[in-house]
Amino acid sequence: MSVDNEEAAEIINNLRNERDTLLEKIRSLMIRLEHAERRQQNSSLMMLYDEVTGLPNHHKMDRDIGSMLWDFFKLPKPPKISVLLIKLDENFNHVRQAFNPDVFNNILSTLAERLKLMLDTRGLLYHPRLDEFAVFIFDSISDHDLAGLAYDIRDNISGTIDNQVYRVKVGCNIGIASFPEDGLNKRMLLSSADIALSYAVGRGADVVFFSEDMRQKVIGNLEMQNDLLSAIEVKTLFELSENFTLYFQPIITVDNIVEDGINCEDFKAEVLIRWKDPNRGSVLPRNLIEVAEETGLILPIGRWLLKASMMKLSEWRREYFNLKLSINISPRQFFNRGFTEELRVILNETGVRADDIYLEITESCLFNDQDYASEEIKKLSDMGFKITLDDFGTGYSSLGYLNKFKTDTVKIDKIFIEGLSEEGKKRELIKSIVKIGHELDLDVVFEGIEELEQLKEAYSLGCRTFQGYFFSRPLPVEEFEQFMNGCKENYIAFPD
Ligand code: G
Ligand code: G
Ligand code: MN
Repeated sequence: MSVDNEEAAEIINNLRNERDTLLEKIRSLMIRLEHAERRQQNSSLMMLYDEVTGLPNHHKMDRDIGSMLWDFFKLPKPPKISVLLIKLDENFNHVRQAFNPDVFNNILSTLAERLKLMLDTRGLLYHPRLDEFAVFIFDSISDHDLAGLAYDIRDNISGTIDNQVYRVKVGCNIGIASFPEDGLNKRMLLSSADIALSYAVGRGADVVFFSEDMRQKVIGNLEMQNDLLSAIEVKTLFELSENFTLYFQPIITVDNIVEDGINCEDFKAEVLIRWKDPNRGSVLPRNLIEVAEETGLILPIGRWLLKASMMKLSEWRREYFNLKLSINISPRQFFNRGFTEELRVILNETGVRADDIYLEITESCLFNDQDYASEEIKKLSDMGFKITLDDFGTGYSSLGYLNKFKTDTVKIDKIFIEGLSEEGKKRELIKSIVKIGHELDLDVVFEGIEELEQLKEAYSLGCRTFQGYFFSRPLPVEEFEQFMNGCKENYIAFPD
């Protein structure tokens, strides 16, 4: 095939054009690649720093600290390195929820700036989570100085933030752990600091140092959770009785105190649960309830407890016709939507009258959702149940609660009775509590009466209803029956 010159020129020209287009494409691809690469570099750089505060974030902290500790660990005598985990309090969340992002970021930056300024070169500052900062201290300072530093940090953070438009105050809790003592690597060290921080938050403490028993408690709670799960899984209510028992502690309303004993007006008993664990023996309810509450197991346990208590009361009805029961209700039970219905069914099944049952609810329980709580209390009262506000004086203790929640009884925590005879102030407090009780038409129960002296003193201040070791410890069924049988004619003789 012959090709003339003109045709050849055209083909070459086309090829050139194609080549140029291709080159152009390659060039633009290269540029795009380069851009992408730079973008990626930028973003991986950004991924190491918090956008708002500019502080290194948890990725950076992971990298830095992991390798650093590894290097130190290899030294014959590793230096002490301490970490302070700082968690901003609930008010910081409120600020985030209430203000627009600009204002919120501004507040966050202010807090970060304060930390940068005060720490300067004393430690490495990170911002691992939105509401958390971490400070690493490398110069082996004593725990005493660490505590000093932690309190300085707290003071700096919690200073009022004043921006003309708004004024806010954000608090914090701080957990402290040190390498190598509390953790030999990054993971253990940070987990120790985190455990200390949880303790601080849980107990409302500003600064907490890690100790090994805290980790044991966490592990212990998980183990208990495991055992508890097997104790109640797919168990019928009847089978639950094999694992749990009821104890009863008398609550006595005193008519008058005579030379050798007390004439009583009224008898109630607080129901207290005990867990017969094959490995642990009898487990203290405080631990049991804590784990059961965290896992939700409190719901079946609570249901069993209500039913078992009321069955017992209906058995006792003939013998002790004016006995009433006071039953602790945990927050999760109380806020469970089926709670009132559950109670209705149990009343029907056991034939117990609702007004023989006091439901004990703690103030901290009501705090979570006050409107729901207030309606629920009204519903329960309408059904006939009596409501007791438990542990009054240990939490928020707002008199507003007594007004807002229509309770029948308030139980005053034992801290008011402890040291009563020595402290004049406590006497005045108790007198006012009694007076408020009268005015609000509330029965007031005083907890923690351990000695006759306390009873007499409290009685002289106007208290009439008591619970405490002086009358009796919590008792298993047969012993409680003996106690009640010993109170015939409503008279309790003083112990010799
Ligand atoms: O039984 P003890 O005396 O150790 O009780 C400790 C605490 O455990 C009590 O203050 C009470 O709040 C809680 N508790 C005991 N029994 C029960 C129960 O049956 N249900 C709930 N929710 N709490 C209980
Ligand atoms: O907090 P709650 O009201 O549920 O109180 C019950 C708890 O108080 C139980 O742990 C019970 O054993 C405990 N308790 C009862 N009476 C006394 C007492 O006189 N002294 C002390 N220290 N604790 C008591
Ligand atoms: Mn109680």
